[in-house]
Amino acid sequence: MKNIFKKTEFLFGITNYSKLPEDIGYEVLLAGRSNAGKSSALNALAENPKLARISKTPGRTTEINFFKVNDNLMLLDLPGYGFAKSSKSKKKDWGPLLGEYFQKRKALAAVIIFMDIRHPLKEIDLDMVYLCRNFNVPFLPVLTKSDKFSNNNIAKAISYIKTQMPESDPIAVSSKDIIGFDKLSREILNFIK
Ligand SMILES: Nc1nc2c(ncn2[C@@H]2O[C@H](COP(=O)(O)OP(=O)(O)O)[C@@H](O)[C@H]2O)c(=O)[nH]1
Ligand SMILES: [Mg+2]
Repeated sequence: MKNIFKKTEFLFGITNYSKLPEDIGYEVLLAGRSNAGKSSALNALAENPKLARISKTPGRTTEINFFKVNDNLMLLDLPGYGFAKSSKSKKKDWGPLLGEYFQKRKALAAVIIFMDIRHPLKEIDLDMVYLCRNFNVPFLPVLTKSDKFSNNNIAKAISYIKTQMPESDPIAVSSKDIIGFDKLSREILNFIK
C-alpha cells in the first residue's frame, strides 16, 4: 500500500500561540519523553531518515514543530516534552502554548504518546493522558524500541498499558527493525476520518 506519510516535510517551529497557522484540517500531536524514540519513529513512518533529527539534544520546552503530511494533515512534534515542568499536583505546567493549544485548537485530532517499551507510563506520560482526557482528545500509546523485547514480553507490555488505560489501543513499534509502522499509519488515519 502507498505510504501517505512519505512526502512529510518539516515546515516550522513556533513558540507562541499567535504564530499558529490557520485552524484548519487535522493535527496529530506527537508526544513522548526525550529519548523515547519519537524522532526515529517519525522518520520510519515517513521512510525518510533525514526528516526529524535523531538526537539526544532536547528542543525548547515551549516549542511546537510542524510537519506537513499533506494539505489536510499535520504532525506536531513537541521536542522538549520530557522537560516540561511536572509535579504531583493535577494542575500541570505545560507552558502557555500547549495549554492554549489544547483549549482552543479545533484541528487537534489525536495525540500519539511515544514511550520506550522498557520505561512506559512515566509521570509526564500520565500527565499527557490526563490532558487528553480533560479535553476529550483521543490518544494512542505507542511503545517504541520493541526490538528490545521478546514477542511474549511485547504482548505483556501492551496488555499492561491497556489495563492502565482501558480506552486506548496501544501498539508497539521498532524503528530499528521497521516493525509496526503500517499499523501506526492506519491508526493515525483512523483518527482523521
Ligand atoms: N534499539 C532501538 N533503539 C532506538 C529505536 N528508536 C530509537 N532508538 C534510539 O533511541 C535514542 C533516542 O531516539 P530519538 O528518536 O532521537 O528519540 P526522541 O528523543 O524521542 O526523538 C537514539 O539513540 C536512537 O537510536 C528503536 O526502535 N530501537
Ligand atoms: Mg527527537
